[in-house]
Amino acid sequence: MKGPAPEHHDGSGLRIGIVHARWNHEIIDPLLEGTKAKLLACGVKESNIVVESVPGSWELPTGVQRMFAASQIQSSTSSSGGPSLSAGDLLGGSTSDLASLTTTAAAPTSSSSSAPSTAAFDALVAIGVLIKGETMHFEYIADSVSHGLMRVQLDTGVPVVFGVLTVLTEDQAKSRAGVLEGGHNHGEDWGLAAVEMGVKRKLWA
Ligand code: DLZ
Repeated sequence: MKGPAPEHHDGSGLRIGIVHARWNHEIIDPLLEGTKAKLLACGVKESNIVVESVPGSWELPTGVQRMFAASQIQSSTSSSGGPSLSAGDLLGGSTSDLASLTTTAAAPTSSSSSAPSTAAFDALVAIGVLIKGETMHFEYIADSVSHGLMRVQLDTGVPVVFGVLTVLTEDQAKSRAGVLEGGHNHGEDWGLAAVEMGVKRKLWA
């Protein structure tokens, strides 16, 4: 059997960010659903799953980095009683002019089970589907995106799950999104990886 030996982790105390590309959206959609389904199955509260999108896989490292930055600001402003920012504020805004970003209603700071967490993200998932074409485009993007995502996770210390399919054909992508018979939805594995790494990051802190 392929994949890691299973471990079970409780995701109920975690906040998870997902950034997905919109290229190949008919394959992205089931991958996103698979990821979210496993997060929920592991106990992550729906209110603690934040989803944002970027145009293509090339934009994933920036999207993930900015989502992380948004959660840092939100975490520090809400603990100091200030306004909170959503990840979308930052994905749609400018890092050089944070003060001018639209503020959202301050999220509750209570740790009760129904309240959304205002903590920084415990793990992030980057989802994209790169399908090889006839030029070198695929190689450049796949290489840069994987290095970019690794850099974000090492620079921030927040696990970034590599949810990027790099495939030769559309059917290979569909199979890995679980939409072809006999396939398996890799998004489920990414959800499990996010919970495991989020839990272990807290343990290793
Ligand atoms: C341009 C492009 C191409 C040809 N193929 C893909 C792909 O298979 N998967 C994907 O996620 N994105 C693709 N893109 C878009 C680039 O990732 C990027 O969004 C654009 O080059 C704009 O920077």
